[in-house]
Amino acid sequence: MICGNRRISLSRTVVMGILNVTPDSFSDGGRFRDLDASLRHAESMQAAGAEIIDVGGESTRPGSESVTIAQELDRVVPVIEALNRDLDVVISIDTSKPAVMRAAIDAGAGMINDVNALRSEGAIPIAAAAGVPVCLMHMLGEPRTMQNSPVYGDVVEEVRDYLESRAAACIAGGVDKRQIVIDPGFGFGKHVGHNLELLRRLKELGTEYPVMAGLSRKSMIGKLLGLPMDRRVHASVALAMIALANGARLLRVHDVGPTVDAVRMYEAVYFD
Ligand code: 9MG
Repeated sequence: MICGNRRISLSRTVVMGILNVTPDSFSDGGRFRDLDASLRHAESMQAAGAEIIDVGGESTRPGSESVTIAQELDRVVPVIEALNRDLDVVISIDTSKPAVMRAAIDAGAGMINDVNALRSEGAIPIAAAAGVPVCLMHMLGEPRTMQNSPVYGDVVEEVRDYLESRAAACIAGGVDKRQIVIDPGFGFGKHVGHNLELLRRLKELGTEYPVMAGLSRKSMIGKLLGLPMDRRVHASVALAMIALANGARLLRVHDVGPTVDAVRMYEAVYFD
């Protein structure tokens, strides 16, 4: 994939490290402290093997409220500028707002990760003009209400059909097919049973587009094991390995080091 002036090969598993820059992701401190903390965290994820850093300024957790464009810009742009200046890593912008996509790309982002699959008006032309890779994720509903009562006939078929139709809309709008990644959106309008079924049948999403899986610390782990957020590392790595075995090429994770160790072992067995 061509990510602005950087490139990523998908011949090996790509790990994307999560960098949340929402106020609740910092313990305390003002803007400088936040920026400094973000940079250090990104640096440590890159050193641990992350090839992409996904910067997000709006929480997409179930029940979360939306933020304004100005708030989101204020959070992500200085961080992207600093990462672009100080690190040699692909920066992804996690947003659904076209204005934020545009500003993030101008600041140095080389990829768009959109949980809304570029459905917002104006998003596709921005992605097409920028020529950066786009990750199109499936979500049923919107973050505030998505976990209320998700209902599917066949969850895998519905997710696949949705992602195929979003990819087709992007291509029709000028996005290069080779720059499209798809993601089933674990936990986004899905109960635990839906998530398990999607993971078990991940290969049915097809081979036309590389698949990203985001299972890290998700609430399904909390529900199945009764573990709080900070004790979900082992289960997250296990789920990431199942995703890999079932065809995922990119993994979006919080705990980069443990995931990269597991990926290397997997690849030593199957690819080296
Ligand atoms: C932003 N975000 C939160 N969870 C995610 C997931 O599972 N996939 C992608 N692509 N983005 C996510």
